[in-house]
Amino acid sequence: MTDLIKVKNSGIVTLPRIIDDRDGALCIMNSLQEIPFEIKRVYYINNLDPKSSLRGKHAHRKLRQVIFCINGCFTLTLDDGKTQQEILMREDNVGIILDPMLWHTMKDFSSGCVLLIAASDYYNEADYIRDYDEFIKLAGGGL
Ligand code: T46
Repeated sequence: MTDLIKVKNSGIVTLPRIIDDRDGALCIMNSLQEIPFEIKRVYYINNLDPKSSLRGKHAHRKLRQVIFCINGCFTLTLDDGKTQQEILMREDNVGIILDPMLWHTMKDFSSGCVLLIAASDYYNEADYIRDYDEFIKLAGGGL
């Protein structure tokens, strides 16, 4: 599973998942345990349009995050400035680490898809790199 990740500044987190048969499943994330940083913020994204929604398209300067798909599925694309890859997110207990300087995009959402993200810090727009050319310059990639 760990060789799934080809880009820099990423990784996989697997949460304990307790299956209670017909009573459902329960997944647990602990700050500084399964999640490799202190969690200061959690947010979720839902009500996506399977035909047209496209999110992300940015990198962060300092923020660390782990992204989960807790219902349905979607495609996560990762780009470290040199290497790109796509990951099909469909297991509710498997998260992908989004460390700084990793351009990420979320697309191809199934109906009822729900994303949950644990973040190392509070929201700060100044931490975002939303211009791809600037990202490539800062990542030391490109020509
Ligand atoms: C990320 C990916 C995985 C806030 O005011 N506070 C918040 O905590 C967040 C997350 C967003 N916002 C505002 C900022 C924008 O005006 O919500 C609006 C939508 O945010 P954004 O376009 O950045 O959403 P995504 O889905 O492209 O990105 C989000 C996170 O913002 C981002 O950090 O890495 O999910």
